[in-house]
Amino acid sequence: LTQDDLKKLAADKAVEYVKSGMVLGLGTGSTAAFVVAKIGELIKSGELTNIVGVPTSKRTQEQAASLNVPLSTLDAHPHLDLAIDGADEVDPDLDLVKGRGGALLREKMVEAASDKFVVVVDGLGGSGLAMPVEVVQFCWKYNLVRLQELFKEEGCEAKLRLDGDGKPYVTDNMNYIVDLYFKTPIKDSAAAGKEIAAFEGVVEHGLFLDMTTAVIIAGGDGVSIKSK
Ligand code: DER
Repeated sequence: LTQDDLKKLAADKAVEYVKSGMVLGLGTGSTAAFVVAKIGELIKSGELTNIVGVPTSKRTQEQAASLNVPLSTLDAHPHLDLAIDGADEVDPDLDLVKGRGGALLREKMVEAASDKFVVVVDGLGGSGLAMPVEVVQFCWKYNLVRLQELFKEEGCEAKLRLDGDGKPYVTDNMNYIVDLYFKTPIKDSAAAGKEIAAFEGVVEHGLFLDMTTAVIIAGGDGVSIKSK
């Protein structure tokens, strides 16, 4: 099985949680794209009805719209039944690192507003050695240096994320992303999350703590589900 086959397997399993009438958070990334595709398929065939999707990025919004998935926003639907998304890393407590796809801010807003949050992955990752932080463009270097200093003990190297043309990567919210690379994993994620968030000009970080309902993992020997 290819990586894409595994992602699709996990995505199909996650979509079993979706019931007609639900307000759904639609994640971003290569795995979430399979979830959105499957939901589109089930809406088209009439197996799912009255679905409202709240996309977590412009990319997902475009994909869902192209599949005729009815869309809304957190403004109109501040309470969601279920959100499904991929993750870059999952730890044994089902805490996540997300944001390598660049959509962490909208993902966290939408997924935190959801009763259930199901995560789909094709392996657990879990090195704890990299984490994205979304920062405002204004004096981004000032925050990059502050972040690197904050995690000096972990041997942190902070780098501004660049796009394919070597220009700073700009998020849907017109911010930049600083990727933190650690030599040793962060010891206390909850404390780290609070310290990062307290920096003026930091918009959001990629630690998604205490949010996950279940993780669906597709691997060589099939699909398994972990929940708390
Ligand atoms: O950036 C993100 O938050 C993505 O959801 C990421 O966590 C998973 O992306 P992938 O499905 O392409 O691995």
